[in-house]
Amino acid sequence: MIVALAGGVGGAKLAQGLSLALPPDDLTVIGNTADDMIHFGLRISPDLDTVLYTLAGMANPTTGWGIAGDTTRTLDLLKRLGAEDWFLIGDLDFAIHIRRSALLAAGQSLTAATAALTRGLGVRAAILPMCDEPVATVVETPDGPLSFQDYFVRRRHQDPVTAIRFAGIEAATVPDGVAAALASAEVIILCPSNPLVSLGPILAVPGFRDRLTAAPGPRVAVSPIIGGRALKGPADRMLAGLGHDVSPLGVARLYRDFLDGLVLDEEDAALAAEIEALGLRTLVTRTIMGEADDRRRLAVETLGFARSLTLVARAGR
Ligand code: FO1
Repeated sequence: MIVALAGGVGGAKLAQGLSLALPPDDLTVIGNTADDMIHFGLRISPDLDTVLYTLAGMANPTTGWGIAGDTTRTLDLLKRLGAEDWFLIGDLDFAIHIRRSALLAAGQSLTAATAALTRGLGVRAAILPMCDEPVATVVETPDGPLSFQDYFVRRRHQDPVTAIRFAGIEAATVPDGVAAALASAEVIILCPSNPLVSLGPILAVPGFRDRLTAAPGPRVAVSPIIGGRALKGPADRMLAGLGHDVSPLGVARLYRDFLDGLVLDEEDAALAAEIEALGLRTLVTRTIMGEADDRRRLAVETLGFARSLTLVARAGR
């Protein structure tokens, strides 16, 4: 089993690359649920949906989230009825939120509901929520605490972030399916998502890091930071604001207690030696992903790199 940890748009692209490079049943994607919210009375799981739509080949290619070609007639009428319209939900996108909310209301877990949606869209890879309990990222700012979507979408992630916390994380547990996937993981890939608010919540589920470290396969991360910047979203400003190095070296330091290898972009090749001084192996390649064939290429290179670490580890014993 190949296990990928993914957040939103950037992570989902590599997850799709992996789904194109592997037999479909060999891939399990563990997704972030701390961006989730209740909106219009519906349960919305943005990062799970971004992975699902991207693997289904139906994600909006411009934004990376939502469904390609979707329309907003429902949202337009909701606005006329006095509802908020700052969070853009398309007509087709509503179907996913309605179906997920109905399954949860019928007593299904988020894991079961996500499996039903994944099956419904014909995606063969498993998409597993990081936990079934509610967890919500709270972003502390000079204007006070903000829920994640308020910070990210409504206020366009312009607020300086002074702290991040995951409300409810103490009560979260590692679902059986996630534990089983990690226990049988030949390779674990941390996709290029925001290390603080996309992969951070997954790693913060009590017991997750222990299982990640105990997993058989090597653990490899693909840096979401290239040339001091995030390709999309506020990861660079967040890392800087919280005192981390905005570079693959800074990412390596965040994951160093369990990481075996780091994939970094050619633009940051000069940092490879410092990263290896942390005890990690490195692969320097082009990590900017264009369309599907580029995503597949990076996935193939990352898998090859990870498997080479397995051989090194065995040789070292
Ligand atoms: N991101 C935005 O910047 N603006 C939106 O209006 C928006 C709507 C939206 C609807 C459904 C969905 O699954 C994701 C959506 N996103 C939107 C993206 C989302 O806020 C982020 O992808 C994650 O929360 C962070 O990765």
